[in-house]
Amino acid sequence: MEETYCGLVAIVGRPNVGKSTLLNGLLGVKVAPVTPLPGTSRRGVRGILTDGSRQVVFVDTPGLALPQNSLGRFMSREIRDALAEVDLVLWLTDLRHPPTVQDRLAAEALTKVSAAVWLVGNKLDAAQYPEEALAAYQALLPGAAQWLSLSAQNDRHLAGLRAQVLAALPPGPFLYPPDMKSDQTREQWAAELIREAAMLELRQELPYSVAVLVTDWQERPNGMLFIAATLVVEKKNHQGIVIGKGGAMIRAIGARAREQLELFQGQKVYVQLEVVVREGWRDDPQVLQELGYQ
Ligand SMILES: Nc1nc2c(ncn2[C@@H]2O[C@H](COP(=O)(O)OP(=O)(O)OP(=O)(O)O)[C@@H](O)[C@H]2O)c(=O)[nH]1
Ligand SMILES: [Mg+2]
Repeated sequence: MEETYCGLVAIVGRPNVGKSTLLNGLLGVKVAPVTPLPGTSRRGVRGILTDGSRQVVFVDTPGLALPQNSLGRFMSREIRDALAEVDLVLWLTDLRHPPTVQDRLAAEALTKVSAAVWLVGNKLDAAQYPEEALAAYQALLPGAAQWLSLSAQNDRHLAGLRAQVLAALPPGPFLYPPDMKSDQTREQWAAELIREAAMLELRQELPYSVAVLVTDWQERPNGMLFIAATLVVEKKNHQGIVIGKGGAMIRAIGARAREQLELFQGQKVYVQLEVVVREGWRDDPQVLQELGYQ
C-alpha cells in the first residue's frame, strides 16, 4: 500500500490578520467566517485538505488576545488546544503594520510551542513596507523555521503555500475521510455563516453580543433547503436592535445569510430567524454550553 502523510497545522495570530481567510483560501471552500472586525472566529475550526496520499488538517483559531469574559476564556482554550497537538504552526501576521502588543503576545506564546513555526506575513497586496514589517516580526520570533510573505486572497500565493505545507507533512495515517472538508456539522457551519452575516450587518452596533444556534435543517420536496436559527443576544434592548425598525435588520441579516448559504449549497435556501435574549450569555456557563462554547 502507498505510504500516506498527514499532519495537523494550526493557523494562529492576533485578531483580524486573515487567519480564516487563509484557511478558506487554502481549502477553496468557505468553512470559517470572515469579517473586517477583529474577534470574528470563536472556535478552532478544522479544515481538511486531501491531495492523493497527503492530508493536511488545518486548524483555524480565534485571534490571540487577552480574554474579557468566559467566552474569551473559551477562545483562549481553543488556541491552546490547537497548539498542543500540532505538527506545524503558521504564525500569521499583517504586513501592513509593524508588530502590535498582541503580536508580541502571540510570539511569546509561540516560543513555548514544540512544533516548527513558519512566520507568514499576510496582506502583502496592501502593505507599503512589507520587507521591513516581516523583519520586525522575525525579530520577535528568531526561532521561526521559515518565513514568507503572501496575500491570503491571491490564488497563486495560496497554491505556493499549499504545496509547501503538503511537502512538509510527516508520514502517518489520514485523520479524516479524503472527501471531508471540515470537522463542523452542517448546522455549525450554517450557524457561523449566519453569525458572519449578523456581524456584517450589525458592525456599527453590537456585532459581538450575538451567538447563533441552528435549530432546524430540512430538505423540502421542492428542492429547497429550510434552515431555522436562533440569534441569542445579551440584553432586551439588543433584541430590538437586531430585529430593527419594522424587522428591517433581521431581514437584512437573513438575506445576506441566504445569499452565502445558497452560494455554497448550490440550491435555494429559506432562512428563518428568531431573536432571543439570554442575559449576559457570554458569562453564563449554561448558555455557553448550549452554544457549544465550553
Ligand atoms: N487586503 C487584504 N485583506 C485581507 C487579506 N486577508 C484577509 N484580509 C481581510 O482581513 C479581514 C480579517 O480577515 P479574517 O480572515 O476574518 O481574519 P482573522 O485573523 O480570522 O480574524 P479573527 O477571527 O477575528 O481573529 C477581512 O476583512 C479580510 O477580507 C489579504 O491578503 N489582503
Ligand atoms: Mg477568524
